[in-house]
Amino acid sequence: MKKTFVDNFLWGGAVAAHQFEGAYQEGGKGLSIADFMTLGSHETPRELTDAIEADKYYPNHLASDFYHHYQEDIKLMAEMGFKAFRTSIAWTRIFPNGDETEPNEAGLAFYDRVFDELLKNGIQPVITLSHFEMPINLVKKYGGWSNRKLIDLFTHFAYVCFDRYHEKVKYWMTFNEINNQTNYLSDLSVYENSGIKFSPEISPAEKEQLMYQAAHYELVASAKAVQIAHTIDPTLQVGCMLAFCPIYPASSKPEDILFAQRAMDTRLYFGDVHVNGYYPNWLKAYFEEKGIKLDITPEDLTILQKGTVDYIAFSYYMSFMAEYTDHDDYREYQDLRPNPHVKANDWGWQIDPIGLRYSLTWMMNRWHKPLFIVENGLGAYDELTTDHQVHDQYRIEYLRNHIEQMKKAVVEDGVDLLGYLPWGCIDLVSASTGEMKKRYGFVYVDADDYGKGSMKRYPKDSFYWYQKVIANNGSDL
Ligand code: BGP
Repeated sequence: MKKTFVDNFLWGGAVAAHQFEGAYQEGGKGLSIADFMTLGSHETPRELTDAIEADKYYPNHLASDFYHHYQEDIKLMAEMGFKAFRTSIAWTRIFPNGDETEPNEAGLAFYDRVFDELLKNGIQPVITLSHFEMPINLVKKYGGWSNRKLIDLFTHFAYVCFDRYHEKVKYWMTFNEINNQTNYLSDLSVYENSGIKFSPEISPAEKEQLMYQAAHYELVASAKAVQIAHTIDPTLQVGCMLAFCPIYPASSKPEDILFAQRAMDTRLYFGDVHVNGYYPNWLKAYFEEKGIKLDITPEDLTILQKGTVDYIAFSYYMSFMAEYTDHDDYREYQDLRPNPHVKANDWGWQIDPIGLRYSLTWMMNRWHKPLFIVENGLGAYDELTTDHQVHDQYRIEYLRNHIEQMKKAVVEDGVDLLGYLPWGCIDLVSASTGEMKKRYGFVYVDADDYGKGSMKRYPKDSFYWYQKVIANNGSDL
């Protein structure tokens, strides 16, 4: 058995274009969903406006201004010893409206510059094609992923990216946290994932029907993208990307156990389809029972079968607990409870390092594919001292505890793990709240929730700690 991680283990960090790049109207970029989302907070959800209103603040417009700081940022990543860096390609930089035939050369050239800079520094880019930012035109004109037309538009975008960058990028992901939209009671989750804005009159049953339909089109688009990538270059590795939150039963009561199991199945069926190439039986039975009728063609089923993924990427932040009450539907899991055995961060996200080991082995046993942790980390308030330091011992502790469990999964459980890319390695805008003060980074970015500040970068204490971890390949944490 291995004593530690493989030599080419991909240590690094992760971000997403719309939360990090800023420059939302430069280089011919079009407007995306994220450009219409106002600042929120833990208590107040972000508003999804139809037009950019002068008296509102839109944090993604400026974000961390990576667009103008990429050389400096990549230098900092190299200093930490990064082997890989995950970001996304903003769809709107390549196709500003999403439905053009010809791509925007200035957008393509920007990512060439970023990828070249990374490779020059010995860092391989790991790329998500769609991370919560479809062109707003596709939302307005086609109703986002509720429309089958999106399959062709997305796969054209995917084709252009694979074709252009296949010599620079080996690891790809199709849709970020594709399974987040199963939380169809959260309008934000569904909007971010599929560009569907629910009308106020819509019933929960209609929401559910719409969610499953949009998810089906996305799954077909993803499978098609996998096939396209392999045709262009058979060495490309294309994965799915799931939000993985284990759901524990609240007790050993059989009802709780069945409830928790079904809640996890419902949230993770996306992985089954991505990996197996077909819908699981329980879901087909559920569709029938609920009268959910989807537009699924025989050709779709062949595409799903032929476009199974090469690996499974996932985010891990927290776990949940499910308790069955007799008015619950076994598949209705929206009302998950906090687990009294674990603590939470300031935004209520439960901190559960053992849950990471559980997740890794759960996925290994179910899907038998290489796994890739492409998000993990602690959102916390940081304080910049007058001499520009951040003493973030709490972050070091969080990451150390999670890496320890990840190591056990690799060394003791035999999990095939490609790498570890903690989230928001350089501070960025929070996806759920739009805040800047919910920080994850090893590097502090001097900007507040309104983008005010010098945008200067300052390494935190965790920067030097992570640098050592990477240098000794995780043998000394
Ligand atoms: C994931 C998203 C990321 C990221 C992260 C942290 O769900 O893929 O985009 O933002 O969560 O969430 P937040 O930014 O809300 O703290």
